[in-house]
Amino acid sequence: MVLLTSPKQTISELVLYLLCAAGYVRAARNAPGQPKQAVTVNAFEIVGNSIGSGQQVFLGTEDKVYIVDKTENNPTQINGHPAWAAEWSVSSEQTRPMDVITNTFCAGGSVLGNGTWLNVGGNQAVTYGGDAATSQLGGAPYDDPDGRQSMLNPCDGGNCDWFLAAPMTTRRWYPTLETLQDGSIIIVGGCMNGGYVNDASQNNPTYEFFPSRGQPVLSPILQNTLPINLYPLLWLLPSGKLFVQSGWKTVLLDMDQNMETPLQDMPDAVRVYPASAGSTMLPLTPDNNYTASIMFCGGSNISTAQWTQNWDIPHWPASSSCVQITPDQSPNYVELDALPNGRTMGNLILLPDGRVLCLNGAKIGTAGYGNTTFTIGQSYADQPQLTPLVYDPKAPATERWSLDGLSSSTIPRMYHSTATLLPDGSSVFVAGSNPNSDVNTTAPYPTEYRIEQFYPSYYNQRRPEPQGLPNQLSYGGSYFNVSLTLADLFGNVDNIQTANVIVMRTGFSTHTMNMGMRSVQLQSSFTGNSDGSAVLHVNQLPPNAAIMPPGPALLFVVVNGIPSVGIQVMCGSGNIEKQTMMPVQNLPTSGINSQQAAGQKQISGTSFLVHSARDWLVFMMKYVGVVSAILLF
Ligand SMILES: *[C@@H]1O[C@H](CO)[C@@H](O)[C@H](O)[C@H]1NC(C)=O
Ligand SMILES: *[C@@H]1O[C@H](CO)[C@@H](O)[C@H](O)[C@H]1NC(C)=O
Ligand SMILES: *[C@@H]1O[C@H](CO)[C@@H](O)[C@H](O)[C@H]1NC(C)=O
Ligand SMILES: *[C@@H]1O[C@H](CO)[C@@H](O)[C@H](O)[C@H]1NC(C)=O
Ligand SMILES: *[C@@H]1O[C@H](CO)[C@@H](O)[C@H](O)[C@H]1NC(C)=O
Ligand SMILES: *[C@@H]1O[C@H](CO)[C@@H](O)[C@H](O)[C@H]1NC(C)=O
Ligand SMILES: [Cu+2]
Repeated sequence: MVLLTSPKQTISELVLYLLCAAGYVRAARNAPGQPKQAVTVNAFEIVGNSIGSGQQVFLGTEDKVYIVDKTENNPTQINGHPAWAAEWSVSSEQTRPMDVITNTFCAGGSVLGNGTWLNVGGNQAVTYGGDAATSQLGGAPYDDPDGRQSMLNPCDGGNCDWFLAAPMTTRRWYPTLETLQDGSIIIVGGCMNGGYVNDASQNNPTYEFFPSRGQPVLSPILQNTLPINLYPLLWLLPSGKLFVQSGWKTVLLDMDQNMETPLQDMPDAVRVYPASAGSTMLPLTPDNNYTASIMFCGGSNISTAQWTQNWDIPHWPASSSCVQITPDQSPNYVELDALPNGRTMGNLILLPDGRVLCLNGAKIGTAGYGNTTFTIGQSYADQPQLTPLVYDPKAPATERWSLDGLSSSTIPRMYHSTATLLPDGSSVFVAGSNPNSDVNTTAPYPTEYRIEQFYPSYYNQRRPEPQGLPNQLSYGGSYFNVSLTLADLFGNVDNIQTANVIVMRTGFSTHTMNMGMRSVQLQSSFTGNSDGSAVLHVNQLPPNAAIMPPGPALLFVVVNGIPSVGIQVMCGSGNIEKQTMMPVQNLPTSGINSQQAAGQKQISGTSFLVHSARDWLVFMMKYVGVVSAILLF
């Protein structure tokens, strides 16, 4: 309960409380509007400057994308040193420099259940060229003290900045993060000092939690997959187990028992960094009973021994293999339609319409950079993949990948490039590429600052403007109604039958991963009205926080495959705590009220009257509430 400060406040709060309890003051929000129009769809557009190269990016609010770079000699200065972080506005396309304080080079990130973002496990303090600085406490030239741990509360006022979090137990360069059922974060793996691949002298084969639950816990899979165990691929599964993929191995980790159960070895190719396949959990839906399948595409079939040998890795063809596993049901991988050609560092981005966009990457080589005779400049990859692809999991096998009508980018996006979905109309933000040890604008693959937006096929369509969307979702509990007009249904009430409501975490994008990205379709039924409008009856999140962990997410209403503009909602309580699970309500039976039946018309006429009488009452009660609140103050 709120802290009460005066009797007046007590009474006005009581009035408001009664109104809320009676359901008359609802936390529903304005309908989302339309995206900016008249773009060229299925194509990229350059939309700004990232200030720091976009090595790590994430969407923090409906309007703000956060960019995090490593410590390097970017031209824009902040607090007396180059800016290694920035905030980009979706609406204004302007960028604001930020101060990330420590060296975030190859860090990991995720969002806590209370909406604060965590960035951990970067590099030590460095000087020019990424070489170790003499002092780890800051100082010239970069003043980037070793700390490797920052937090950010995203904001829309242009006035937030990074601040330091409590340190981890141990150093972790290239760790992976995943948000858990209580809104805390698990931090897995990494190495002490960095490098192209890991080695026994600096391995950190453990995991720990934020907020801390004490000493790190040993992980056999991370011990057994050297040297390719950096940035292990992780997903919290609906069973509550953590799926962990590292090297050629896969396990299910029971985080309560500290026990790993092996699943099948990864077929065809290494998927983790630096082979860097694209990977994503596919949408969790009522149709698949919220069962998780995880898909991997591309990577490299370099053998374990070859990673540490001095040979021409940058010209080794990338893999085109795509596989999928449904780990809560089967320990085995199954082959999916292969990519049309090999790709390393191709991001897989979930779209709200259920498709998966693949973009960025290269045809040959791997992630990473160095100074060998084989590198292209310093890049370990060449032949950039400029063409995006779309995967439709619902299409028949052999026809799932499509290049149809998709235009290429003009900007190579290889090592240290990123991508994230935006709410604006479900375009995709693309940034980065910097296979260089420090800023180099003349290298064959330079330090890239240009931001692009990719506009999927639906971008120019009129968007549904659903009314009655919530600000917060609980796990189980009362359903809510979302109204759609005939125009929102593209002139045909029958389109309500396939409309659905999608909740998405866009995740933290770095190194071809979007840590925490997932998509959950809410259970819904519908009532079509005789005037052609309709109502979706939408259940809250399934009562299992391992399906959609607590924290901020985007909500989209998709009609006829066209997503509404996304709005940000808070999943769960907004606190880092065990979430309350409530029973799932039975939804009203779906149906469309026919326009033909004369009797029907009368019924809807009556219900209209009843409806307006109730609305009038609601209005009066609100009015009384507001007036009494004013009088009391
Ligand atoms: C979220 O929780 C973290 C860890 O306890 C805390 O440092 C941070 O300030 C919290 N954020 C908000 C917005 O309360
Ligand atoms: C590559 O060479 C540059 C310039 O000599 C040096 O600063 C940098 O540390 C080297 N980078 C790597 C990854 O070896
Ligand atoms: C759906 O999943 C739940 C929870 O895992 C399980 O209890 C139920 O039997 C499943 N239903 C079907 C139809 O598979
Ligand atoms: C790697 O993949 C290529 C095809 O891209 C294949 O020819 C080769 O045999 C594979 N090598 C290994 C070691 O699996
Ligand atoms: C940039 O890269 C090119 C090509 O590798 C190299 O010759 C040049 O010295 C680099 N410039 C800087 C400033 O490191
Ligand atoms: C949702 O709509 C149904 C009928 O269309 C109505 O019976 C129900 O009371 C509404 N529920 C809420 C929470 O508004
Ligand atoms: Cu990196």
